[in-house]
Amino acid sequence: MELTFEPLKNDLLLRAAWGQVVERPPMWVMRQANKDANCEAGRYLPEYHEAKGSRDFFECCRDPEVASTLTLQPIERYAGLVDAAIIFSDILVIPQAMGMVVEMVDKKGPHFPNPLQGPDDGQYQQVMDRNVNVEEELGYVYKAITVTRKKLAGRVPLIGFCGAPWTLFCYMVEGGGTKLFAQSKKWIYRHPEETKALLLKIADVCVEHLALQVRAGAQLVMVFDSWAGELGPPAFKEFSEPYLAHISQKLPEKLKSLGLERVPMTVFPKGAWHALDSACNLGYNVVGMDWLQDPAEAVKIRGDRNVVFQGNADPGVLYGSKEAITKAVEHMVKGFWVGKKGWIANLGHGITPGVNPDNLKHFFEEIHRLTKE
Ligand code: 1CP
Repeated sequence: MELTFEPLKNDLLLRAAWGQVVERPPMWVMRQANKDANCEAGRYLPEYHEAKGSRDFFECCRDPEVASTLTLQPIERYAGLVDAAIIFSDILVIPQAMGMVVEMVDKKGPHFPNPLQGPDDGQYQQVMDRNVNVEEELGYVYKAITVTRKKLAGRVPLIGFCGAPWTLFCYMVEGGGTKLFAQSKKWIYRHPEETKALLLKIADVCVEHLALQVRAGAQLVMVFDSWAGELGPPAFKEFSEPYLAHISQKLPEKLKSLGLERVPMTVFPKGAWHALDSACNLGYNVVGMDWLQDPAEAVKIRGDRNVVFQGNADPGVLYGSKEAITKAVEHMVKGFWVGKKGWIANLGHGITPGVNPDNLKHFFEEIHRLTKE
């Protein structure tokens, strides 16, 4: 059964993501920023703090009213400047659905009290044997998406997302953020087969979670491989790419079986600049990139393939002066905005803590100004 919502008044993101020629590049940014940015990351908007109140992070995700309010905040503050909303949720809802306990520790980030220790750990077998009822476990995400679509009333498209298998695997074995990735490396270099079995299991949950988000109203889906850059080229080919490709291949089939139309798909293999060429062949419409990639170089690598790029200004430029922000936008526009297609303007990652919301506004306004016909 397909839900119906108000028609889109602004479908720029979707047209651009399909590779069409558009009047200007669509733009949006993510509020999440990982690693050294602690939980303050989500709080660049004072209204976020207010709506969240004393609830913990996952409580907000599980309450469709609160989650939809939080999703809409950037759209309301930057009305007319942003062309997409991204559902307020987290990549770690998948490990939760797979039976793992995940807490969001204030000012620290995610914490798994019982990470997977090794293939002989009884928990690994439990996770592998569990028949995950994604619809039931993550029903709150789908409710939040449907409520958000209603509240958006066609203003901009809504993005659904999941974590990539490799990145989710890292969290499940490390137990949280890490700089060393010692556990992840131990798994892949000691237990490659058990690692791959788990990656495939995660990938199948990702397919189902994305499909159900689309059924609930998500209009584009994005796969975040935030820790892709921890793997060298051969390991990335072995432990990340096949599972990203599995998702892009299976999702359209899954949507078809649910009687749903395809939606554009984005992959964001953060830090894997060495793999940009093959990322363009992974079956995704859009490839997101961080700021280590030069826009013009990236466009050269893409060649004439029908792939759209998303990114990629250094989020840290928002700590800088207005002139520095303008310069960063000019560099992106010059490199990415060729032939009025092929680019979704964004930062190279989420907004970092302590950024002045006015600087973000300037970033958006400059993209508008510098790409005007
Ligand atoms: O209360 C708070 O301040 C919590 C901050 C916060 C927010 C706003 C976290 C904790 N997650 C989120 C929401 C979130 N997470 C979104 C919704 C979109 C938005 O609000 O703009 C998305 C898309 C994510 C995705 C996510 N979660 C990623 C992938 C993107 C990326 O940053 O690379 C990752 C790695 C996570 C895990 C996570 N959740 C939260 C933190 C602080 C972290 C990273 C911790 C770490 O490992 O360093």
